[in-house]
Order: sequence, then structure tokens, then C-alpha cells
Amino acid sequence: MLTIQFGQCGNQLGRDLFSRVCADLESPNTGVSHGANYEYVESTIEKWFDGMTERGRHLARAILVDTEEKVVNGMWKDPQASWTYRASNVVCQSGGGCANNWAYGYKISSQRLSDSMVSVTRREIEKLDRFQGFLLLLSSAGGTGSGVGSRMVETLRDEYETKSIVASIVLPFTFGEVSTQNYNTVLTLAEFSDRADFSVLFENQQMHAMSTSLLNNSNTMLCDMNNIISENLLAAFQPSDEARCNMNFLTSKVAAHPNFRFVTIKSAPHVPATSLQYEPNYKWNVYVRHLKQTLRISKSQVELTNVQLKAPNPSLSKTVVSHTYSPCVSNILVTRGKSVENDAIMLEDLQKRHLYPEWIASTESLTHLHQERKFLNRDKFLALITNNSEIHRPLDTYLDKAWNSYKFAAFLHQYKQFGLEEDDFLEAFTKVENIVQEYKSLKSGN
Ligand SMILES: Nc1nc2c(ncn2[C@@H]2O[C@H](COP(=O)(O)OP(=O)(O)OP(=O)(O)O)[C@@H](O)[C@H]2O)c(=O)[nH]1
Ligand SMILES: [Mg+2]
Repeated sequence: MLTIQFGQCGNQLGRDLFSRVCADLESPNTGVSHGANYEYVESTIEKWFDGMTERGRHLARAILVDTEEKVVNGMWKDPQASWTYRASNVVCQSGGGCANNWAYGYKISSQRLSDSMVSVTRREIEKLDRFQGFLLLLSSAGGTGSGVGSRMVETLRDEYETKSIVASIVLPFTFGEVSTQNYNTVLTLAEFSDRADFSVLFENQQMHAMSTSLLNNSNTMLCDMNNIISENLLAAFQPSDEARCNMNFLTSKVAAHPNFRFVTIKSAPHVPATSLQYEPNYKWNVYVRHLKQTLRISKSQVELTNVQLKAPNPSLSKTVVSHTYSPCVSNILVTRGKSVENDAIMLEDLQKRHLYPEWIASTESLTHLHQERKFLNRDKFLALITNNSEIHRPLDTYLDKAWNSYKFAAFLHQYKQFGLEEDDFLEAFTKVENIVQEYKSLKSGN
């Protein structure tokens, strides 16, 4: 796998991600035999790293792209870290960034960076015997991650037709921040919906709320949110006991339908690091049921009940049937930790027909991946990679806000001066609107 980090958010998130990979590698409490742990460590290193420095630090298989030096220059600050980046993999043209302007990133900066991005990418891939695919990290709100990232995903799709491209896209807070973020988000989602095999969307608002309510972190900062995002990504991407589980496999299981290519990851349990040792160890089923509840829609049907902000509840009855759930195109459940006879992992909660539209075959609906080796010292950790209808809500919110600006031609001149035309906007609006409608019209079977 080759990770490409774009802009401030992509680079900061990437750094956190690789640090978490190392923390997972080094975690003392593996719960498995020496041999099994060795195998896990080997596959982890093969997936994320590319050799070592002379001082024995792992070298991340990652490319760092930005249009200002501030963030990428800070990437080497921690001399104690057991990993680092390859200096020659930094693709950065110092300038003042893209000023939160997708058009500047897409039309101007990407031209300047394109040759270097392509040649560094080729060089990285040539080194690999087996190349699985790309993981792109970016935010949709700024100008570099969104604009340069969008241009790059087009190039990669043209050049590596059969390789998987998975993107992790951070969506902005819906209040505050900058006024062009909604245009940038719509333009980015439109590009990625066509070019990436699937995109994992993370809402900053939700990450912030999880950090505040589950981790009791009243002073939540971007790095805390990145921590949660990294854990979600790693819970999904770290090795499982399914040998075929590469990015193509994940794509075929979670995004087989071309109209539905946006997924989210729900995970549990999240507890403050300081109370990890006091964490109650519930049976697997408590967590599986909790994850199902994260798909619950509130009575008024206006939104998810946001069970992600609550701790798993062991007394939750198995027989609660009156709830309504967001219809799912597909789900992948990843369980990490030991499963024993009197605490087996039961999948039936997530296999219920009422979670899936009638046209989804029951064999397609849920995939289960397991890994006995503990993840980041947790006795149990679960992630649900879910492709479900609820994603239409945030997408619709950005679309609405962008359209409201567009109607009054607000800020359009900033995009037009760099060659973006009204037709480009209208095409993006139509694309995202169609995606929203497709997801909205999903109906569960009985
Ligand atoms: N979760 C998270 N969000 C971030 C981080 N850094 C920035 N953001 C969010 O990303 C958006 C801004 O995008 P940036 O990534 O800073 O922009 P950029 O890609 O560098 O583009 P320009 O600076 O405009 O050239 C805002 O919504 C921020 O809240 C981060 O480290 N973590
Ligand atoms: Mg920036």
C-alpha cells in the first residue's frame, strides 16, 4: 500500500496514522503466541513501511504533498520516534498554500507539483513486488488537499487503472471555518466519487464530539481528532486473518455498487488512555449490538441517534425490535481480540434483513474479518465499515450550503480567475445531488 498525504490535514493525519501503526507494533500486550505476533508484525511492516534508516527507524511508505512548507517541515521533529519519512518523498513547492481555493489547487498548484508527484509515485511502486493500491489522506475544505488531491486522483486512476484507490476524506465543521469550504467539499466529493474505489468520510464535528464525550477531553484539538480517525482507519486496515484481505478485497465487499462509494467507520470501545486498565471487558455481543445501534435512526427520522457518542451498554436488550435503522448497502465487521467458546462472536445482529434493501443478497450484506492479535493493547476492538444511507445527511448539508452561495454567485470570481467555469460547478452539483438521492432512496427490506 502506498499512502499519499495532501495538505495540512492529510499530512497531520498521516503522521498520526504512522505513529499509531508503530504503537500497535510495539504494544506489549498482544494476546497471541510469539509466532502469531511475528506474522502480524511482518504483514504490518510490509503494508506501511519501506525499509529502515541507518539508525534503525522504519521508513514510512508515504508521499507528502503540500503547497507550503510549514506542516511538512515539522514532520521530522520527534527524534525518539521509531519511524520517519523518506526526505525524498516530500513533494512541496513553497508558496502560500492554496488559500482554501479548490480551483487554485486543481488548476495551478497541481500543475507545478504534478511531475514530481508522478515520478515519486512511480519510484515507490517500482520497488514493490506486490502493489495493493493507494490510500489518499486529505481534507475537503482547504485548497491543497481538495484541489491537488482531486487532480492527483484523476492522474492515478488514468495511470493505474486496475489498482485500488481508497481515500480518507475529512469533512469540515458545518459552522465557522471558511466560507469556501462548501464549494471545495462538493467539488472534491464529485471528483472522488468517480475516481476512487471508495472514500471513507470523517466528519470533524463527529470526531470532536467523540473526543469530548467518550474520552472526556474538554480541550479537544485536531491531534485528538486525528487519533480517533487513525484508530478507525487502522482497525479497518491492519492485518486480519483473512489472507485475501487486501484493498481490492475490501472494495469488492464494501463498495461493489458504483453508485455507492462513500463509507463511514464506527468503532468501539473508545475510552480515555488513563482508564484503559479499568475498562470493563464486555462480551463480544455487547459491542456488536452497540455497533448496530450506531446505525439507528431516531424516531423523528431526522438523524442518527448518534450512539457513537455513548459507551456500549451491556443491558441493552437483544429483543429491541422497534428501532429503525439506516439501510445499508454493505457492512464489514472487523473484530480484534480473542474469541473463546463462552464468548463467541455472533453476527446475527448485523445480518438482519431489516438492515439491508431487498435487492442486496444476504451473502453480500455482511463480511466478517477477525484478528486474534490485540489491537493497541485493547482486549477487544471492533470496527464496522459501513456503506449506508445515513451518509446522505452530511453530503446534503454541504450541498445545500454550497448551492445557497452559488445562487448568489458568492465567491465565484475566486474560482473563475483560475479557470473554473460555471459548468464545472453545475456538473459537480449534479453529481453530488445524484449521490445524495441514491443514498436517500435506499429502503430496507423486512
Ligand atoms: N481532523 C483534522 N482536520 C484538520 C486538520 N488540519 C486541518 N483540518 C481541517 O481541514 C480543513 C482545512 O484544510 P487544510 O487541510 O488545512 O487545507 P490544505 O489542504 O492545507 O489547503 P490550503 O491550506 O488551503 O492550501 C478544515 O476543515 C480544518 O478543520 C487535522 O490535522 N485534523
Ligand atoms: Mg494548508
